[in-house]
Amino acid sequence: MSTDVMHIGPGNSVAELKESILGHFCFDVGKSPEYATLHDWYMAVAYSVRERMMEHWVSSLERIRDKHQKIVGYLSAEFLMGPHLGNAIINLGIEQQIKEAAEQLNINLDEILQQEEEPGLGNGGLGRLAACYLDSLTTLKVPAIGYGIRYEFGIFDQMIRDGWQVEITDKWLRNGNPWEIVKPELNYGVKLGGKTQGYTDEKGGYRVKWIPEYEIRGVAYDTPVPGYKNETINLLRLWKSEATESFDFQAFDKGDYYGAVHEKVFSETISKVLYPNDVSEAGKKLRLSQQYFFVSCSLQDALRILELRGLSLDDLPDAVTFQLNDTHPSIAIAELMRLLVDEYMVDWDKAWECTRKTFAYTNHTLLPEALEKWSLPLFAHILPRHLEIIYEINSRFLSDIRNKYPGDDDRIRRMSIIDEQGSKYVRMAHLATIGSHAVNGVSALHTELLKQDVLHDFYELQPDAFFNVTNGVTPRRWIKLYNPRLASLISDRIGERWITHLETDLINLQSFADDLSFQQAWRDVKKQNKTDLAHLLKQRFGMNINPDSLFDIQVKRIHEYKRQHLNALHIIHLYNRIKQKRTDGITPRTFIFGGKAAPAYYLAKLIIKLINAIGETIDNDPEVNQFIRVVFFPDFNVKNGAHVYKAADLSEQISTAGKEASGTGNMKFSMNGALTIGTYDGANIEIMECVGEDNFFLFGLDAAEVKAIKQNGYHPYDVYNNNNDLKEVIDLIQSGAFSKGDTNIFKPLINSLLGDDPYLVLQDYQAYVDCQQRVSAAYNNEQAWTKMSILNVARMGKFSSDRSIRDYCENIWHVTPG
Ligand code: OAK
Repeated sequence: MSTDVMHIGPGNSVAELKESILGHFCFDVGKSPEYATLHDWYMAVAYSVRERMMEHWVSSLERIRDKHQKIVGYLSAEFLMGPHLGNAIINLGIEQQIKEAAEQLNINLDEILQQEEEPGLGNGGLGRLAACYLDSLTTLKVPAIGYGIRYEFGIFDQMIRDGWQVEITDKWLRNGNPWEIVKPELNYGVKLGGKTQGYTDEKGGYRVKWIPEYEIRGVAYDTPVPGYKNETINLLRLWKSEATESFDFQAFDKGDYYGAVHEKVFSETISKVLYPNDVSEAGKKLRLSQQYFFVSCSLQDALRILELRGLSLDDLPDAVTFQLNDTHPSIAIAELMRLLVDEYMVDWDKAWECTRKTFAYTNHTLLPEALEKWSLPLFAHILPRHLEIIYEINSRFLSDIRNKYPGDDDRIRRMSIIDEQGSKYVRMAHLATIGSHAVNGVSALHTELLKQDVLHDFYELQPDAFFNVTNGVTPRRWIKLYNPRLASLISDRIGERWITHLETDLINLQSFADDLSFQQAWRDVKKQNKTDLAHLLKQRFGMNINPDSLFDIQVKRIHEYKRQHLNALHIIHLYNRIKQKRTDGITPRTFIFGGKAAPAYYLAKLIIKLINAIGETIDNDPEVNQFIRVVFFPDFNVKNGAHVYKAADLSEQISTAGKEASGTGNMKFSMNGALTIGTYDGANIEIMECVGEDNFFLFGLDAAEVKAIKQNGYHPYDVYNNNNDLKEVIDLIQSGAFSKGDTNIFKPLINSLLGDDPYLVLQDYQAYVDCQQRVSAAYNNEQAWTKMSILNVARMGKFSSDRSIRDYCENIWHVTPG
């Protein structure tokens, strides 16, 4: 049967693609091309491309059934996939044919691609990393399933009104989603609430059963994830919540129509909306329910697949490995224990061994406010049985600790899963660590800090369980798809193998770094990319920017630790110099910002307002805007990122040292030829080690210095008072110069900086301004700058997500790529 299926695949010639697109037009869109909208064409092209993935899907599913293959289950509350169509086209290797087919059909492929609404099922770094990893897993032929939530509303769309962020609901499904395939038969019940009850089983053993308050249902929606030209497809399996019964018939019989649908409404709420917080946590009931919902469906699904493969529970750790993308899915540890102990009647020790071997945990942040903890009463209310299981895990774990460190009560308090200082909480990072066989950080520095600081006691207990896996990004999307000019220039010189062998092949570009004609071609690419971005900003927002100026770009979530306001202070410093006619050494620059602020994060929103206020003031001042411009690119997301990274000359990676776990934007910029101005933080350090110190603009305190300054008492007001230049900058904001005389509006931000400045913006200010001066000087030497840019790209091979996935395979999952 399966061989037959493999032969029915559609062909990829221009004629076949054309016919297929027209066929889908007729049979799926259901219109005559005469009345077609661009979106109709998009749907027809998407269906044609999806069809070409389906034949590989079926054969790839066979691999998932192969009992000798270990499957990676990547559990993540977020998958920020970006638009599918362009990516699928390049991964299937049919760009040329599709382009020609589109031309012959008189449609413009770029316009068609623009029609796709991006599935914004993530906030930022962590969600996008999951998407890059699925691309690499599939390209490396590792059988994998990404498990998550099919949010009906993803991350909000951002608009800027009067300089302020306004959030608009992301109705990404409103025009349909041609990429997903619903599997109604794959659905699982998920219990919530209620109580537990002890009972005696037939053998006289004590057992517990959970009597839930209600049950909802999760239905699988599958999206194919294509590997790069390797006829392999993996699955992104997202769960949508539904009611077990659409109506409560008893209530309906009594004429209570609204009461009857109430349960349905509640059940559907679970997968309704993505929490729009980046690193900070809300601690809401719905959020915990979401986490448990998708984890429970995913584990039940994995156990079904195990059975399908003819394997037993004993085989679980060899058949599947679950990677926890931060702690959001970490309730899976207690859930697997519950399934094994309560439902499959496995004894505790055996179940625990199996669980620990099956899970591994990646930590993505050290920020204390982002370390998830759930209040005990809330937890008990939603997951009463899991709380009991966690107590049991904790008591056994702590008794081992007591044996190992007799009398060390403080250590017990520190390591317990339950935080008992004041109100009680369940610490999810502790559960994830104790329940996993491997724990990893996402850059060398971050892993070191995890070991020294946040998880120090656990590291001391089990040093061999700690690993570093430095993040990476996929060169397919981030270079080949989104920077086609650069991709073909690179391929012209070193061939195409770099697309799948970035680590070994990209370095071959190095030998062209001094080649003047190559340098010219390199500059031409950058200039065209900058011109494209300038046109787009003009066309969409009426902004005026000059492609001959240095494009200095900071795009990422808005957060105090990422320090967009430090960037803003530097801009005001330049503004002051221009106004004072001290323009010597000022290189014309365009400062481009982009990023969303969590809706409830007031200071982040105020930073957006400040950036826009500076931009507007400069726009209206010809004396200044002949030198500098500031623009805020609204609604930064994967789709808009396509235009941004490739156009950058300078990448801003200026977080307070020790706060950015890794960063991945830093990699995307550098791979696309931007130089970095950055702190000694996250993966910046490794990027600098690879590209060379001479090709990187490093400034500011390192993590140890940050810690020391904070310990010794940091006084930002003194820094301000002792630096005239900084004082002028801050005073200018305070004077209302950027807010039409309003001296109140930016007070909360100024007060924070002068009061406690938690992220040491003022402390790093002078080093940053000085470093920016070095950037300007370097940019004026065109040849030297181009050489640095080429070397940056050539030496970025390490930061392919293929390398990261190989690291996971080798050190953590013990899987051999196919
Ligand atoms: C989000 C919510 C909770 C915890 C962490 C995050 C998150 O997005 N962290 C980010 O993960 C990225 C991928 O590892 C890193 O590159 C970023 O530095 C980190 O902030």
